[in-house]
Formats: sequence, C-alpha cells, structure tokens
Amino acid sequence: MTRKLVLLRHGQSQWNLDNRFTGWVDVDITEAGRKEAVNAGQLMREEGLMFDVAHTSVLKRAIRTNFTALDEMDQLWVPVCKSWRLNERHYGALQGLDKAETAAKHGEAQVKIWRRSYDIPPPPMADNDGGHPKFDRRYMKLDEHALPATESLKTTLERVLPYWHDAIAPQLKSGKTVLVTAHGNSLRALYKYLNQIADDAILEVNIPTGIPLLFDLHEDLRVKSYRYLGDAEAAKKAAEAVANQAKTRS
Ligand code: DG2
Repeated sequence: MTRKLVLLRHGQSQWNLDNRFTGWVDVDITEAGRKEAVNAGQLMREEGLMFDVAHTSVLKRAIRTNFTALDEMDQLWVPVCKSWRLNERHYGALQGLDKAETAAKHGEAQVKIWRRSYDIPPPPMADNDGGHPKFDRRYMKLDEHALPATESLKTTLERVLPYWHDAIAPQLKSGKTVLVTAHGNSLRALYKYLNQIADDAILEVNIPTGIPLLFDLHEDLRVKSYRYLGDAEAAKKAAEAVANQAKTRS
C-alpha cells in the first residue's frame, strides 16, 4: 500500500518579501503568504488528501501556514506536533541581512555557497548575540550544545533526521498520511534524504513557498514518485525565483 507524505514550505513571510535571510528568526507570513496557504489547502483538498497527523517547526510562519491549510481542508482537528528539529536552517551571522546586498558585498558565488552548498555553513552568530537560540525560552530546555549558531544543509539534516526516524517515519510506516509544514532548507534536507540526491546536486534544488509537494512512498518508505500539486510550470518558475533571490540588483 502506498504511503502519502506532503512537504509544504510555509507561505511567503515578511522577510521573504523583504528578501532578508531569516533562519531561526520568528517572522510571520504576509497576506500573500496567507493566500498561498489557503491555496495549498485547496490543492490538497482537491487531491483528496486526508491527513492523520501534521508536523511543523516551532516558528510561526510554518505554524500559521499549517493551520491555515488544514483549516481550508476542514481538517483542523488533525493532531499537530511541533518540533525545533523542523526549524529552518540557522543562517548564522547572515540572519536579518538583505540577500541581494550580501551578494553585492561578498559575490554571488560565495552567497550561493552559503545558501545552497551541502556542507559549508554561513559565518556563525556571535555567542553573546541577543538573537542566539540559547536566550530564547522555547529552546531553553534543550542541551545548549545542540543549539546552533549557524548550520550547513548537512548539519540541518543531522538534526532533522532523528525527528524523521523517531516521529514521522513510524507514522508513515503504520499507514498514516502525514503533512510536514516547514521551511526552504529543512525541507531541502528531507528532500535530499528521501530522493538520495548527491551532495553536489542539491545545490540546484529550490523549494517554493506554499506549494504542496506530494510523495508517494513504498511501505519501506522508498520514494515511488513525487510531484508538486497544481500547475507544474508555476511551481518550476517559483523555484527559479527562489534561486534568483540572491542575485545582485542591476
Ligand atoms: C529562508 C530560506 O527560509 O532562504 O531563512 O531566509 O523557508 O523559512 O523562508 P524560509 C531564509 P534561502 O535559503 O532560500 O536563501
């Protein structure tokens, strides 16, 4: 029997709109982002998806998108688990900076390495920075050493995977249909893992906001097929637009 998993990046956030690196900063979605979440819910409803459980990060752009999409499907009753392990990749000292200005300063090639390489993290956030996760109440129960001051996609995957193995995979194996509403890079990490993408090939993978990515999985969770719901061409264009966010403004 096929197992169904949907990966959904949150709708446009205020800092997606402003073109700023966000990472673990808890920025909300815009009105356009809310509409994307409604549209995602419509697409999943039209697909006939009946979720048994949903998972989000502890960041409000994912939480609100998850709520809004489930609301649109009239499946607001579905249990939701929130985990910091699904948070966006920590963007270190880049958090808050304008992506195009950062490319103008450091070069587009360097910024592409920080944004898309597998194992090169951006420069770390200072240990005494007030935005460091150790000062945030939601992370205080966690081991301080587990809390990042920057993350590569590799280290993001390393903290996402225990949650996949402990929480999500057992639910899928038991036949549950699962929604994971998270972020561009925490979902790229899962995408890489599920599709066994090579380290250098993940550089070209971009995940657009608010478009559900439906996976059909075998019973052992190997991928049978996957596709964006709705207009495939629109999803492709939206992914290209994400890739171009760190081009210098001409
Ligand atoms: C974006 C992704 O994360 O940025 O942290 O700026 O998915 O939470 O909006 P999200 C951020 P890029 O890696 O695409 O630059």
